[in-house]
Amino acid sequence: PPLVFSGIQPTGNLHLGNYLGAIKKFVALQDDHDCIFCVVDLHALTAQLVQDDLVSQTRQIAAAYLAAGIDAEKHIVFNQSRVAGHAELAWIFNCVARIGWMNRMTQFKDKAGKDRENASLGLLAYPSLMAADILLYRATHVPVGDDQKQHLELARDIATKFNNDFSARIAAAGLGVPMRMGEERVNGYFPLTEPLIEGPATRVMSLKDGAKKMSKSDPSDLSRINLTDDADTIARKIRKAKTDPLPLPDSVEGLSGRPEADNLVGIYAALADTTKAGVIAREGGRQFSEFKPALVDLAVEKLAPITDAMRRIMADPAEIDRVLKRGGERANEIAARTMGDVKRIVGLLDD
Ligand code: AQP
Repeated sequence: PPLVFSGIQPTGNLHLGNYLGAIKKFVALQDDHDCIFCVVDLHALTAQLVQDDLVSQTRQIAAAYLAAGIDAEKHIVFNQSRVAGHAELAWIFNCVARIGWMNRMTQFKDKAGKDRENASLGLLAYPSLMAADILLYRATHVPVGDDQKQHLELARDIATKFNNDFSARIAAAGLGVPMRMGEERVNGYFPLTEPLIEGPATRVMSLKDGAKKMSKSDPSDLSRINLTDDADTIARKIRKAKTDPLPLPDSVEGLSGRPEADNLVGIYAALADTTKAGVIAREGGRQFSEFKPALVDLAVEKLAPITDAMRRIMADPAEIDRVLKRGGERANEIAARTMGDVKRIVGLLDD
């Protein structure tokens, strides 16, 4: 059966890109799927080991999930480090994946910068832990932003190599599940997970530079809309957003080569649950001086209830912790079964 898994790192400054690229999709998927939504706190250590406020950042992501409308009774919401299976399976996957695969990851290259020798080993192995996050639950679908596409391909490569290398053991243990691998139907243990990257805002760009993605770590706060921003701040940031001097085009094709216009139209479309073409049909030909106030109104209308709910939820940290603990217990039931199977397949002595 389909199972959705996704996660967000508790690294501060949760922004509109995280909301439109990930959280909003989680909310839409939860009606028809079993879902597991994780706060991936172990990942937060890969870029910076000593964190000021990891506990409250972790609670903040959980609060955003709940404030956006994720039902933590029906689905599983927890923080990664509570379930030991993530780190255990990541170790096995470190031995499945090849160094060359990791070296090719664009996120590693971007985040390690020029001094690659000095990046943490965890930053290099990040995609292996991410594959473990997903495959620990044998999740079939992962809603993410476009920047995570390469990591999901790597998760498929890891699953494929594991299934192939251990195919005889998987079959002998009776743990094979029929699945499609390319053209063939084979028995494997781990599914080849599908990324869910759709819609008009899979890559929300910086408000200051249409060539850079909106990011938590951008030093300029004006580059992003934070989920904690109030209405005045949202209005100021959108008013100051970089644009070109032309009016909006009359067709979506006219957005190509105009990254800032394309970005604002994409944001509008995602917030309004429509397409870029739908926005252009209504707003095409308008000047930014007219379009930006309409975008401000829409963004405030959609984000203010979430910001308010986040604030209310954050006021009761004990309740957030209760949700995460209970979610961790439920996640661990699934994870422990997978780790039992994996130990049998790999040949690790266990009870
Ligand atoms: N700009 C974006 N547009 C659409 N989706 C985005 N996501 C991130 N940025 C955008 C999606 O949000 C989810 C959580 O991201 P993450 O916290 O796990 O890691 P990230 O991709 O490294 O996020 P940031 O915000 O950009 O942080 P930094 O500054 O550290 O690089 C993922 O589904 C991601 O695709």
